[in-house]
This record gives sequence, C-alpha cells and structure tokens, in this order.
Amino acid sequence: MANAKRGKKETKKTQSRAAYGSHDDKPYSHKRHDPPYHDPDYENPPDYGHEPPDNPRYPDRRIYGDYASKDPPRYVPHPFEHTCFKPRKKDYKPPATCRDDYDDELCIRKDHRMLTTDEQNRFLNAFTQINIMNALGPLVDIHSNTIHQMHHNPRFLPWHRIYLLRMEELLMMVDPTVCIPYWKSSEEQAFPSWLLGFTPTVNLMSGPHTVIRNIGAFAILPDAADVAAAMANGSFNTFAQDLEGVHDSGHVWVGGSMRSVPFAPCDPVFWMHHCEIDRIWAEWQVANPGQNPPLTGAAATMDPWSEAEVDTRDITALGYGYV
Ligand SMILES: [Cu+2]
Repeated sequence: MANAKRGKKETKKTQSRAAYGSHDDKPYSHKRHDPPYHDPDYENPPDYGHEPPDNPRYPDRRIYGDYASKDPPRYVPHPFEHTCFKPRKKDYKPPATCRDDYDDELCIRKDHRMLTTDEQNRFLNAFTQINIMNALGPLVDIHSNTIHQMHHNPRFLPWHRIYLLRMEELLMMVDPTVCIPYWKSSEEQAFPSWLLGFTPTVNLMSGPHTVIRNIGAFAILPDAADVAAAMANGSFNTFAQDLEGVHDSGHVWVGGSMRSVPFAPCDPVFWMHHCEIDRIWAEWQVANPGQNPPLTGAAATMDPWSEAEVDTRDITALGYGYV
C-alpha cells in the first residue's frame, strides 16, 4: 500500500518536473525524459559562470537588479521615473514624493476566491498597465536566465519570494492597493475562472509571446495530501524539494505558457501559483523555526537582486502577509 502510493507520487513528480523544466522555446514539446536543468546534485548546482547582460531594456535597478543598465540610453523611456517606489524592507524610508496612505501597511495577499470583482479588475488592470509599459517583459526575461539557478536547488523558495516581491512592487507602482492573490490549487482543483479570458501578449527578448493554456492536459494537479506530505518534512531541503515538485505539477497542469520556464511568468496565474507556494513555505517556516535554506557564499544572494537569503526569512519584514 505504502509502496504503491509512493510509486504513484514519484511518477507524477518525475513527469511534471521533466516537462516544466524544458528550456526550449516550444512550450508544447513534451520531452518527459529531459532533465529540467543539469542539476544532478540538488545541493550543489552547477556554476554557469557568466554575468547577466548589461541590457538597456532594463533601465530600473530597483526592479531588475543587476540587469539594469548602469547608464541607460536616453532613448529608452522609463515609465515609472516619477512614481513612488517602496521596497518593503524594514529599514527603508520612502522618499517624500510617495503618498503616505499605504506607508506602514502590509500588503495582504488573499486567496483569489476572496477578491471582490473590483479587486480582480485592479489586479488585471495593473498587470495590463505594466505590460503595455514594457515593464513586465524584462521581469519575465529574468526568469529565463538559468544563471540565477532558481530551480531545483535550495534557492528555489527564497529566489521566487524576491521575484514575487519585485512583481508586487511593480504592480503597486500602478495601483498601490494591489497585492498578489494566491491560487490554492490543491484545494480548488480548478483554474481561476476569472482569468480564463485573460491571455496577454508580452514583449520578451525573444519576441512577443501570447499566453496560451492547455488546462489539465498533462499532469495531475497536486491535492491537499500532496501539500500535507511536503509540510510534514522537518528539514528545509526535503520540504523544499517536495514543495517544488508540487509546484512543478501545477505548472504542467495549466500547460501552454505555464509549462515553459521562459514564458510561464507571462501568465498572471504564474504569480498566483507562486504566491501559494510562498504561502505554504511561510506556514512551514512558522512550524519549523530555525530551518532555513542552507545557502552560503554567492548562492546566498538572490541575484540579480541584492537581497541575501537571511533577508527572505521574515515576510513581515519584507512587507507582506497572508490571510
Ligand atoms: Cu521559476
């Protein structure tokens, strides 16, 4: 009985990992035997050893970290030049030009099923705004660069925590009331219906990409038991590996863009899916104090951003919470 169950689980995990990790630009290619990245050893990912490009498509260091051009050419417009930016770090003092209505408030991330229609529209409008300003594409492109080693090693959870934060900060530049909602797919077993008609086209380095989905065609959506099994781990690496497996299956279950690492963040459900993964981690952290990602040296910096692993431990200090 136990063996049968474990066998089933591993099949599921292996299948979804192989598919989500495929890094070519054909989202539908189904090469289930390709390893996701060349990461034979979870704890010692390979060093890709080159620098992110100094690319004028990324004029804003605050959001794009090391990708930002040190001296952006004048012809590259920066849509957010005069807007308020509030990195949610404890010690950060917002500039005087910021409105102070939201200063000390945490961004409260809710279950998407709790959003009012107005809140849904605000999220989609902010998403659309950052997209048409060409601020979303560069953020998506960061996810396609494997030098950040953000999958299938202990950087997965802390790296995506900062990635979500940068996205939320970008959305909040357009609408400071927006926080990323989470999609509790293990409980819902369904795709958020209000997103079904929303398939934006995002300008990427590789060209424009229009979001596609192929819901439920591949993989099984992990259920509450899968999440509970991950939560039952007492050490970070085993927990994170199990949770990443749950995450991978969610990507493959949505299918289409979500199944392809370079395109997945074009779909708003990517952020809501990762928000749920981050929420589960936050819950696990409370239950397992002192269990942190075993990262040292360069691996402890969440490049291309400057946050260190220690900065990712406390979500309240980062400025958000879950209800
Ligand atoms: Cu990712």
